[in-house]
Amino acid sequence: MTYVPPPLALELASGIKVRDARALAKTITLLESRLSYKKAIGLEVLSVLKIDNSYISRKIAFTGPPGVGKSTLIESVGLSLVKKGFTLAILTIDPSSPISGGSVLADKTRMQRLSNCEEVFIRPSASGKGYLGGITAATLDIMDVIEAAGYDFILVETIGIGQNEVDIKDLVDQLILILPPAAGDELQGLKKGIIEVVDLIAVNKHDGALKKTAELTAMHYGSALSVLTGHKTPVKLCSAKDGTGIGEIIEMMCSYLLSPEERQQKQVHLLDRIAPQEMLEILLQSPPIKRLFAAQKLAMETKESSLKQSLTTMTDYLKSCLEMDKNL
Ligand SMILES: Nc1nc2c(ncn2[C@@H]2O[C@H](COP(=O)(O)OP(=O)(O)OP(=O)(O)O)[C@@H](O)[C@H]2O)c(=O)[nH]1
Ligand SMILES: [Mg+2]
Repeated sequence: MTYVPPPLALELASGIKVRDARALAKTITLLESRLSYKKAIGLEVLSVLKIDNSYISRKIAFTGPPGVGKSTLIESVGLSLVKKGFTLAILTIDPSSPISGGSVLADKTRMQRLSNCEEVFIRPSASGKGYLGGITAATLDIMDVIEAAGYDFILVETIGIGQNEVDIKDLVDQLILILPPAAGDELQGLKKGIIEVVDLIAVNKHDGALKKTAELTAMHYGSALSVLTGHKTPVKLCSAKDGTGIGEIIEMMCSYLLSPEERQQKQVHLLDRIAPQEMLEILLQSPPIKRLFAAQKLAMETKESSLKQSLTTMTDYLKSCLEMDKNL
């Protein structure tokens, strides 16, 4: 008997194929859901879509410290892309804890002009569980579903907190680091690891009273970069506010397309990063592990067990489970 997906999944999939924003938003909500039956419908939509998806979106992430102008820059770049006839989706990945919230909620209002464009889909927050740069298996599904909708560009906004750029890099084709004009010779936020993964550094706010400082900053980064890494990461000046330098950024975004092999390599890296956290999540949700964890905590609190003993009990239990499985 051939498998027939549920009607809701089919309906959402056909909506997505014609880029119906409501169908897309609903599917993303399902994919983000912690309720397994809802998530399952989201995954059904994805599998229906994947059967004949041949779209390849250009995926570009904009990262940088809070308030540097990521949303403003995305709006400026986005409006130019729309003018050129491209369709785009904008996604925010918030690496901060879901509890602290982060400032991303205001982004839809900061991209007011873009959110009025029909060709643009904006998803203010596709935040994960709050670790590893906010990327989870659900983020990958969401990117896939947006790609299947056939958007030319997927622009991702994420706050740079150091380590997460390394993960974001593998989620997208290009990573743009936005930095503010900074006084003096500080290389704040420019850790070697980040420089090695970014494709472009844009020093924003190259306007008004900050113009000179921005130029000095860009010059400084330019020379420091070649000394530090030997990498030829381009450093550009721009103003998201008045549009200076935006054309060059767009040119670079349009001229760059990863080969299927490069995309595949990034997928392998993502497996490395995401598989451990997903497996750990499953493990920690399993009832026997939860019970054992709680019992060992209690044993320690009542001084019946030491830290070392509790750790050994728990790891021995896990090993014995795996051992049992091996013998099946
Ligand atoms: N002068 C100047 N101000 C800018 C520029 N780009 C952004 N701003 C201002 O900087 C502030 C922060 O801009 P956002 O675009 O919200 O910055 P963000 O990086 O998205 O901020 P978060 O999402 O909170 O991390 C706003 O007041 C903007 O108007 C620019 O090119 N020049
Ligand atoms: Mg923002």
